Amino acid sequence: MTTPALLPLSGRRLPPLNLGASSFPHHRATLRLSEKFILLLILSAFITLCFGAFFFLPDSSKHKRFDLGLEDVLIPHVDTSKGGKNLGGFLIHGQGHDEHRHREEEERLRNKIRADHEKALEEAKEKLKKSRDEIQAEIQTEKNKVVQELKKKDSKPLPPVPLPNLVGINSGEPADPDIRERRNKIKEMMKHAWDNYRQYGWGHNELKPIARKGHSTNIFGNSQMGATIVDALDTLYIMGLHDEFREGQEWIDKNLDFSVNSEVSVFEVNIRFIGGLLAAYYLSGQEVFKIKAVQLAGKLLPAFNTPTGIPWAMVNLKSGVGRNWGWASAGSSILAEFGTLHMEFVHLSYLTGDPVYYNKVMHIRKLLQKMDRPNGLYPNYLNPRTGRWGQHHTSVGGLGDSFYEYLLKAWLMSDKTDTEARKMYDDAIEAIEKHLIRKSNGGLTFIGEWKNGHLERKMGHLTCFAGGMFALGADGSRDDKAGHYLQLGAEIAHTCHESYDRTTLKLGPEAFKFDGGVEAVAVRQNEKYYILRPEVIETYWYMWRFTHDPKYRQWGWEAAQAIDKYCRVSGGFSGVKDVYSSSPTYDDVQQSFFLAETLKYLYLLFSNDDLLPLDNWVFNTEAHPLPVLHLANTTLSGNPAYR
Ligand code: DMJ
Repeated sequence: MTTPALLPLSGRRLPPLNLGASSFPHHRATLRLSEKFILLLILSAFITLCFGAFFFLPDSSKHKRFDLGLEDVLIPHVDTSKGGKNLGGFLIHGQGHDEHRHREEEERLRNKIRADHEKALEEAKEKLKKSRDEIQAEIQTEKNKVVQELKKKDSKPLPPVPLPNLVGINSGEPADPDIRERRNKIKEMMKHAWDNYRQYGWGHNELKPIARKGHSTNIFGNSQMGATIVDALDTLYIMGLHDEFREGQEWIDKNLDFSVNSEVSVFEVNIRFIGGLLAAYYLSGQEVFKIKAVQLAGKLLPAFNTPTGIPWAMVNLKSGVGRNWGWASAGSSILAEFGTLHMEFVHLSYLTGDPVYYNKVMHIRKLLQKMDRPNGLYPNYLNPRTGRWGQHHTSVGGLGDSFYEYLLKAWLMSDKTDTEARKMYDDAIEAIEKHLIRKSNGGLTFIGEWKNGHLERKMGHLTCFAGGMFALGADGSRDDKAGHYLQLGAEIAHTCHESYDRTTLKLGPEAFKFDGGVEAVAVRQNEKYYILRPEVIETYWYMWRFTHDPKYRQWGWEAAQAIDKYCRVSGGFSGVKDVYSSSPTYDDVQQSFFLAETLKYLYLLFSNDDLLPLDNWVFNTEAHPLPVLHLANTTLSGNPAYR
């Protein structure tokens, strides 16, 4: 039996909505919503059909349906035609004299069902009258609503905390006109790097200054997370480039999204993104940076779900699945990666009142404290499943470097109350000095690498940061060896300057040797590149702050000029492949750390010391300044007084 009312339903077909993965490739949650909507539509049509069909069936058929057991629930039914035989509970009490009342009741219910059915039918017809675009618009509205709800949930206000002492975040203008001019030149270089990124790479992680397009590496996953924007913010701020800072802030506010199916490096995201966002928050006071930092940190936490609590090197921001680099010794995590989270995580606990971050990094520290160390040295590899060291390779450069840096800085950042960190730092550098630091035949102090019981007489550009670290840690060192460590810092600075000075471009190679008559020079072709790294300039700046010896400003200026001469191209700044060649080729990458670190340290080198004074600020390993927290570190684990 057909009814006119049903015709539009069965006779009209919806155009295909194409709501599959190709429409919304990155929004599986949205897809489910859309599917739910369509299912709902089909369901309402189906119910309508059923009700419609039911009411146009002959009475006997309907009664048969109720006899299937539904009568107990729906209608106290009496069928006198069957000789008053009781079929259900209601029939037991159903007597002939109630027949009239039952008929009325049945009629009333039937009318109600019919009215409901017609209403549902009308609604379904209305929906079906809509065009594909209208339906999609409705889906979009529904989607937006959900996104807004989620955002509201994500950005729920964080508890107020007493702000640390934020002194010296502006100016630092030097009185000397020559120094001022140099400082302005650095600011101009920053503008050149930023403007080109703004024009050709905006939103991408980094810039290819020659191809003039975006660039990324696997450390940032496969998403456009604007690494350069986040990394550059605080440099823009201290240089007084406020329009550029605001542009960056706006992009972050509107576009920086961490719910992406992307596998990122926990370490890199921590030092560049969380460090960058926290520094931008402290400098500018803009809440958005704090909120984003906390959201992102939440996405990194699943990386700690390992049998030992030593985090994986990489984590998928969406699924939370972690893993380690394929090249790392026997599935190990890397010392410089899991050991370079402390500063940022302590600040996260401070700002949120949630001890989870603090507990994660303290757990790592406790675990390391318990482990035996060959010759007192920390190997670079640690297996997060077994808790055992991997290959015995120790380095103050790549794979090890910032672990030592963060021990010292944990102590400084805690207003020197975290004495446990200071002790670990002192122990570590004593072992390093004993086993890794040597003087070359030509009198250059260098830091080699320990590989399975053998000292490799090679030093990396990355290792050059250690000059600054020794100087920074001199005050407060064991047995009052402050003079000794400042001297050691000066010697490392000198060696690293030599590694620059002995090249054609006056820029330092990636690694240089002290072997077989070779001193501070790269030997292998694949170690001759310079990729805009900051470590040597970083050490010049610390040495300048602690000694005010003008040679450090002079060395920094030499490096700035060389960068401007050989790395500057019309589309930004690029690394070079061979610092010993007079006609070098470019690598065509403007690294985000060039804006975060290299240019910031140069700018600070030509600024007065009252810009970001070291008594109040501690720079993370990506040169993002974080304020000293004037409270005992133990109060961070959930003391409500600090929430
Ligand atoms: C930066 O990302 C950080 O300084 C890190 O600690 C190691 N090196 C790069 C820049 O060279």
